[in-house]
Amino acid sequence: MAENDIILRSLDLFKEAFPGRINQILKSKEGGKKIVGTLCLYVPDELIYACGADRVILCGGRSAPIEAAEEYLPRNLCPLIKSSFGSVIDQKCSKTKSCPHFGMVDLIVAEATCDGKKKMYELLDKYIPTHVMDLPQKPENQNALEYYIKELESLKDVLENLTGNKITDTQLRNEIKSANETRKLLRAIYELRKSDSPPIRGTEILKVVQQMHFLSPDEFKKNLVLLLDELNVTKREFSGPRIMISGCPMAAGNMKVPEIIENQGGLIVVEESCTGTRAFWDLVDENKEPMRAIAERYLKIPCACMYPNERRINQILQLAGDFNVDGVVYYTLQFCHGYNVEKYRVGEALKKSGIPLLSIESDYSGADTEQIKTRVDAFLEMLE
Ligand code: BJ8
Repeated sequence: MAENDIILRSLDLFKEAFPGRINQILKSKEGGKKIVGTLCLYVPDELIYACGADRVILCGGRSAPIEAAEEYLPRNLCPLIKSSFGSVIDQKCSKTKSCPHFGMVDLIVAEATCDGKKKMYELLDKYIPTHVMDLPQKPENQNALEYYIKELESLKDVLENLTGNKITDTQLRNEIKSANETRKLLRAIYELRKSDSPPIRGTEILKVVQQMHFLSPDEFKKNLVLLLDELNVTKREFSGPRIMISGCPMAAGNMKVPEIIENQGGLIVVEESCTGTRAFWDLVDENKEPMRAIAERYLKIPCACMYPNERRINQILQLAGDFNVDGVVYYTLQFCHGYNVEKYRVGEALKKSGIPLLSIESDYSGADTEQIKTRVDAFLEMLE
């Protein structure tokens, strides 16, 4: 067996986890546990777990639910929004049942990020009760942090009403500690990707990160420990032009662009994405008052809905240097104006550092696969 064909058991554990997790959610729901659905990184998991609820991510990465969604939503809308909404109404219509967890959710905790999502949430509330948390979109503003803390306090009330449990500082501190452990494990795995011949492909790690907000924290952490152990002892070495993917999230089911990059010979060494570093890069300060510490950490997430967003540009440059990338594939979902417009500034900053950028805007269909392949081929050839 070639070294790179060595199968990592831990990766299979992530792949095989879906049915077990669905059963676990079902059982805990029967036992009276409340299930909270989320669609964005700005909603702190720590609060949800501290009140004794469970959490599942509802971001849609599959194309199948989009047709149902387009009966309500415009066609020219981000596929992630349509897929998420379609998965909820599909459950209610009992059409596919391919994502049964959408139908098990008691409350959606949504967030005021992009316009498309906000308007979709108004419709979503008719299917599943939806609490929309406001966000200060100028995070450097003097009052932004205090405002966000107030929104988190309101969320705390909503969650306590849902579950009938009080959220104590001790529980919050425990959840912060646990979430930080997960973040540190992911960072340790990403450290290995900095080497000249990383032991894991981007398409492999992406499938792991896609599970981060779906699996229970304990199961996710346990599998990460195994993965890190295996990566440390197994002699796998990958090579190829070193690529960073930067831009929109790649929710579970959406693997088109990363698969093309790696099938055509590139090696993704880092993802500046909500299905990548944005999900775990910063820790919550365990020495501060917990609500403030949570607010400080989450407000730092550099989503393109924020203004101004120097933080994201600086982070991209930092990651490009740390992971020694040869080129950046800037990935935008169709009709995602925030990431699409921000591309110009990212491109300018990378140009100054001598790092080429390939921009790909796509949806969840396979219609543009051949065209993307041709463009990726040309880009990789230029990097070699
Ligand atoms: S923190 S990236 S998870 S909002 S839905 S913005 S792709 S048009 S998902 Fe997001 Fe939170 Fe930001 Fe991350 Fe664009 Fe589509 Fe909007 Fe999207």
